[in-house]
Amino acid sequence: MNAKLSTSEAIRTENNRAWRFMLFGGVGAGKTTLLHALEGNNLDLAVKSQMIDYSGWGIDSPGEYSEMGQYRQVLLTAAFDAQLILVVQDACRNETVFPPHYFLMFPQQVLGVVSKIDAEGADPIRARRLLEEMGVTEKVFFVSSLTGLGISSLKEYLIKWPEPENLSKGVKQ
Ligand SMILES: Nc1nc2c(ncn2[C@@H]2O[C@H](COP(=O)(O)OP(=O)(O)O)[C@@H](O)[C@H]2O)c(=O)[nH]1
Ligand SMILES: [Mg+2]
Repeated sequence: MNAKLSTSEAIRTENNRAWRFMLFGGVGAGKTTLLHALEGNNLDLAVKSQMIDYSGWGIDSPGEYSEMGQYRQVLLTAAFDAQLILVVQDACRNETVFPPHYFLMFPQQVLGVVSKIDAEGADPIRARRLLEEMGVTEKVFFVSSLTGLGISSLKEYLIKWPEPENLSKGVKQ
């Protein structure tokens, strides 16, 4: 397993269940910047208490692994450690690095994140369509990690996860 942390070190929810999410996306999609934005936001006290060990919450995967077919197995192995998948699509790019329907094979809930919505040439609607083509059938968040736009609602969703209304697939706990 390509685990950065043992399960006991992973973030714990209010009901004390450890869980992590994993970021998928091509080189330069904005995955690492997004993680930093999620970590760096100002929070109210209730949120802060859950964010003490935030660094281990998201599994950040090198974009090269998503872009080179032979390395995707490594991602799949790492994904076993995650309960939630976030697929990051750059709003400025008119292509994806995953084949059609790719994310339908994951048993976990798969969310989409359209990144860089602040950037010149960003086309968030196109990016959402690309996510749908990749098999991201659930909620899509639109964010700019640089300006902070959309970050707090994604963060709030992650902090509250897994509430029953957020779950549409069976999730391994
Ligand atoms: N304009 C803009 N640029 C971004 C945003 N997020 C990331 N970037 C830039 O995109 C590039 C790649 O980001 P990075 O997080 O390293 O991508 P990763 O390879 O998916 O981890 C960097 O130059 C970032 O500064 C964003 O929200 N807006
Ligand atoms: Mg990165």
